[in-house]
Amino acid sequence: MTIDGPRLVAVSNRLPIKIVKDREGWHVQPGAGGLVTALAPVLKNRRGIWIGWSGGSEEAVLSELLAQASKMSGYDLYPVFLSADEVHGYYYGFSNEIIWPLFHDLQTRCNFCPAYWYEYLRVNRKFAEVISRTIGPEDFIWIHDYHLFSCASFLRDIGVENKIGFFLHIPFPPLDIFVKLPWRSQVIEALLKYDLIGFQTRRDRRHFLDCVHRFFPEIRLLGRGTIVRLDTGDREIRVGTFPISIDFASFEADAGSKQVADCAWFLHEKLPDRQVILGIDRLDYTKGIPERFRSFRLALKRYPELCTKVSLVQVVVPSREEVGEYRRLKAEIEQLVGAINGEFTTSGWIPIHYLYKSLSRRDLLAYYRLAEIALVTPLKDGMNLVCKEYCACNLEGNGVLILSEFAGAAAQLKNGAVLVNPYDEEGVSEAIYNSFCMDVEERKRRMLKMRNQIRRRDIFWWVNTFLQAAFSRDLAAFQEVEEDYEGFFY
Ligand code: GDG
Repeated sequence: MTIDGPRLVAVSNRLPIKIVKDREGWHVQPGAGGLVTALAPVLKNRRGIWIGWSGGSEEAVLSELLAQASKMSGYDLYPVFLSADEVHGYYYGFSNEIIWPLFHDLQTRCNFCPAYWYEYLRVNRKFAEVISRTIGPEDFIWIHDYHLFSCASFLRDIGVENKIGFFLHIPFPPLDIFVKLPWRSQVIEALLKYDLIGFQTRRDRRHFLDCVHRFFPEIRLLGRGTIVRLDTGDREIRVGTFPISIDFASFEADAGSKQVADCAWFLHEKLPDRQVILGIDRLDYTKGIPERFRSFRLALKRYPELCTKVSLVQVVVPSREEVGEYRRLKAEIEQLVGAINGEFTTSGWIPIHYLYKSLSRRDLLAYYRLAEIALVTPLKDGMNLVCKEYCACNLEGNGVLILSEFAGAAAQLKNGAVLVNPYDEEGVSEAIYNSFCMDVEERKRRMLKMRNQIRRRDIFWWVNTFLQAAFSRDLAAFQEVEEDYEGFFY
């Protein structure tokens, strides 16, 4: 891509940087993660812009730091400043206490407080104002995730006519669950102000289209395949599925480095003669960590030959610790680790190794490399990148992926993973035992399929496909029903 075309304006809740303070003062570090890696080259080539909440730093400190960060990253960063009240209502409230649980099918965890909705709208308007002050008439605006449903609606009110795309990183719930949202038709109406709406899987898109039909039955659905169109009478909206992915080549290359290999060897040495089962998750009730521990406990009970022959290494990355619910989840996890270890530990063997921290990239990759089995059992997940990263780092090709059928990734990895229902303790415990016993040929056959799939559909493919879907005049290339999106109940 050249800089002659329209600029790309990425918008997300947070800017892709970390602001840290040490004894010498404030510093800015580039953000990590797949989205930054994927968007950074496009943003650089197109003199792009990233707009997002600065994360609570003081305005005066921030402008200097952002100038530095923009220079470092090769594209411009524009902050949206939010007050403590705005963060409370828009982020902790509406986004995290309503949309997050509801869209993961956990409606009983929702706190449908009306004040949250009004604060959410105010902050979305604030984002729209910053965007409208920053963009040029040709720029393509790409808004990310559930914090910003209403942004396009406010941009249209201000008179912005640019093409605007939206990508939802989390699942979209079935109609029966979505209708519990007191502001259900307003959210659908707001989404219909975008030109392109992207979902992770066909399942999510189908749920969204059901909701459109329920609230706006006059809107016609046109086409088939990866991109369909909604005809509102005066405009067309494209709606597509774009399973997000990882930078496969960089994970594969880094996993093969000497530092990672040495670290993996050192860590496995401490767990001799046994298969390592790995769980890596942010602290979140959607990730199914207590359910996983209960299944593991049942596996140890039902299949005593697993004792001393497997160790579950569970990394929990601290997240949203300010929220009471998350603190309670942490306590529940720690209580279960204590109970299971208390029940099964024997001299020289501990069943669960529990790490409550964020790992360095080297250590993360080393754990991916050394684990014989990955246990990825979210109750529901938009995609889940951990399982894709595990496969990319499994250079020997003999690891087994046990994957929740409710993770978006299951639609793409169903032919290689051992799929489980995370609510089914008996089923998961059996899957653990079967994976432990699986012979090398079958392991390799399954892993090869998954690695090929992730390599082919990597994060760069994801960005390009989304941008093509936004700009192509002719959607013929998207009409094909791709096999790797289909099947199962997606
Ligand atoms: C949302 C959706 C969707 C984890 N532990 C460490 C660490 N990580 C990194 C992983 C991975 C990322 O965090 C987690 O990504 P997930 O996709 O698994 O989950 P969410 O954070 O919930 O992400 C999800 C995603 O958006 C993208 O669209 O897939 O469904 O919920 O990249 O590597 N990184 C380091 N140390 C750790 O200890 N360095």
